[in-house]
Amino acid sequence: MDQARQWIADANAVAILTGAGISAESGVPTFRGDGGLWREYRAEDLATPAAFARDPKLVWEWYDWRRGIIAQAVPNAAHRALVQLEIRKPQFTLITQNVDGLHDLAGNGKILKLHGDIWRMRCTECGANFPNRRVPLPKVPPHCACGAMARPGVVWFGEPLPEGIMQEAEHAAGGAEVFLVIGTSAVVYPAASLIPYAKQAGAKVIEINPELTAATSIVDCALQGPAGEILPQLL
Ligand code: BV8
Ligand code: ZN
Repeated sequence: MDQARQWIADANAVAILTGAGISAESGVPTFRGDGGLWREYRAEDLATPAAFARDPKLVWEWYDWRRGIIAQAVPNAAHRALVQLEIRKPQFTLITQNVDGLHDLAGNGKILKLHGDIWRMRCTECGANFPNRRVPLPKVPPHCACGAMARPGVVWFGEPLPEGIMQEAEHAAGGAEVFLVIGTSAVVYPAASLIPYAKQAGAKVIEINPELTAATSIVDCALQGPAGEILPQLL
């Protein structure tokens, strides 16, 4: 812990990769944890274009349920610690896989949302992309002003990430002296590729997670515990 604290204190350029685990202490179920199941479905089975094409109402019921939970969630000590870190560091980029918007709510400025935003919708026909915070949704599935059905503004499995966002993320990870990996099982790509990318570019990689993950074997320092407890101690 002291080594990690020293690396962070000495760094000017810091990049962060967060996953669902950073929002766990805010009461948001993770993807692969035991709380991640909804009815009898797995996230991977619903967060796909095929599932939406087959049963848009079911997929929207799942997102409506998640939006309802996230609407009650407040940023936790880990989210707040990252806001402090951004204030202290001349170069800071927060790269998140999360779609819950809790980093925005906490007050971070430079956020790269790799997988989109649960509070935005896209039209399946006219290309409109708009915010919608209605909880619960008055009508499922919701529709665009043009009359066509809307889809959640997130990236599903099998879909490409927003144009250019991985280049920006790689630029941040490649220039970081310290790369913090917080609350991710590191199994989803291309997000997880940022971890070896940062390491090969010379960053000190610090992982914060109560469990071992697919990345633990390559990080420089693995701090095992909840982010809400560990992160504040690192600053
Ligand atoms: C792409 C948005 C190419 C939706 C998400 C086979 C078939 C098809 C595709 C693939 C395949 N093999 C590989 C792929 C690629 C696929 C992929 O990686 N699949 C994985 C499952 C193997 N990736 C994609 O499909 C990506 N697109 O590759 O496109 C392409 C290119 C050009 C043209 C066409 C196509 C898109 C991936 C994005 C999917 N969307 N989310 C939504 O949210 O509804 S991913 C989803 O998983 C979430 O974003 C989530 O954040 C993310 C990763 O999960 P984690 O964040 O790590 O969360 P998880 O639950 O797994 O782990 C939580 C961790 O927290 C645990 O480690 C736990 O210990 C820890 N924790 C718990 N409590 C705490 C804690 N840590 C700290 N403190 C605590 N208190
Ligand atoms: Zn439309």
